[in-house]
Formats: sequence, structure tokens, C-alpha cells
Amino acid sequence: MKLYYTPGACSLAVHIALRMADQEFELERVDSATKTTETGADFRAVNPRGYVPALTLDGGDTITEAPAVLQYVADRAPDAALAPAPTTLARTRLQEVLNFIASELHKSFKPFFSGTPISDADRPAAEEVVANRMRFVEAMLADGRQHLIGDTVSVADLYLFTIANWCNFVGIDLGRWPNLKAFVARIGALPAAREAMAAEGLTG
Ligand SMILES: N[C@@H](CCC(=O)N[C@@H](CS)C(=O)NCC(=O)O)C(=O)O
Repeated sequence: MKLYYTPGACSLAVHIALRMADQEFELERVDSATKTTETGADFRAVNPRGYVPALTLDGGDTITEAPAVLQYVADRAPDAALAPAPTTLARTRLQEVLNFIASELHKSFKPFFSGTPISDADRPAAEEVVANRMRFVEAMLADGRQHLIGDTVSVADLYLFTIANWCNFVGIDLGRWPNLKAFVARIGALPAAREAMAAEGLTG
């Protein structure tokens, strides 16, 4: 398999999942501005929509859209328990959370990654959109749970970690949400997360 990624982007969640699932994979970096990969290839030939993550399987098929890619990786390695079994209520809960993260949380960061720095005038409103979503996550974690779903790390945790960690790069203080801040520290300390971030050049 080959994961097309951009350092620190939402593809990081898939990258961590591949490591936790003990899968063999290659990485190919994508320049999100030029849509070329590190080999000079046109990334739009891989994903016509031009965004990561894209996971090309050994047979040549490519899967896109983070919730789908994450579940594909989880289902390849049931022993890693990164997702509840299909057709269970717990699996539906996982899908519920993955879709919330993808459509509500992830996209709330859009103004911060438009390609030009966000203006001082636009920042408060953009931060409030993020905060609205983060407050909901904080409420979920307030019952003391260590993971979004069940008692072990799932792909939803990896996705939430990846997106919430962006706060640290766009100047939003995660300390406003203490449970979420602790969650990000906890997931970020997992060996697979540390290895993935190092491989993407995000840490020393
Ligand atoms: N709907 C897609 C969105 C993926 C996405 O927004 N990827 C970002 C990085 S986090 C990207 O590659 N952006 C570059 C672009 O849209 O041109 C998914 O859930 O996978």
C-alpha cells in the first residue's frame, strides 16, 4: 500500500493507524499547493479532488476520504482493535464520531489553512467556530473516558488527535478544553504517533 500524505495534515491519522495496524506501506509526500508528489508525479492522477489522504492498495485501487480510509485500515487488522466490528451499534457510533470530525471539526479549521495567513479581523469569528465544535468534544470527554469509543484506541481517537493538535499550530490554546488537551497529549505519546510524526518530519 502507499499512503499519499502532507506532513501534519489529516493524512497523519491514517499514517498512525497503518503503524498501529502493523501494515506494510510506503509514504509519498504531496505538496498541497502544487498538487505534485515528491517524485514529481501529478497527484490529481491519484485523487482527482487533489487532497490527502489517499491510500493506493497493492492491486491499484485508491481509497480517499479520511473516515473511509481509516475504517479500511482498521478492518484489515482486527487484532489491532482500531474499530468495533462491522454491523454493531459500537461501529455505528464510531462512524458517527468520524463523520462529526470530518464534516464539522476538520472543516472548521479551513480559514486557518487557506494559503494566506488569517487576518486579525477574521480570527475571532474563525476561532469561535472551532471553539463551538471543541466544546462538544470536551463535553464528551468530561465523563473521564480515555477514548472516544470503547476502552481502547480507535481510529476516531487518531483522527481527533490529528485535528485537535492543529490548535497548537494555529495559535488556539488547547488549555481552554482541559480534557481535550490531556487527550491530545495521551494519543500523541503513543509510540505509533511519535513514529509517524517523526517520519513526516514534524518532530526531531
Ligand atoms: N473530505 C476529505 C478532506 C481532506 C482534506 O481536507 N485534506 C487536506 C489536508 S487536511 C488537503 O489535502 N487539502 C489540500 C486541498 O484541499 O487542496 C477527507 O475527509 O479526507
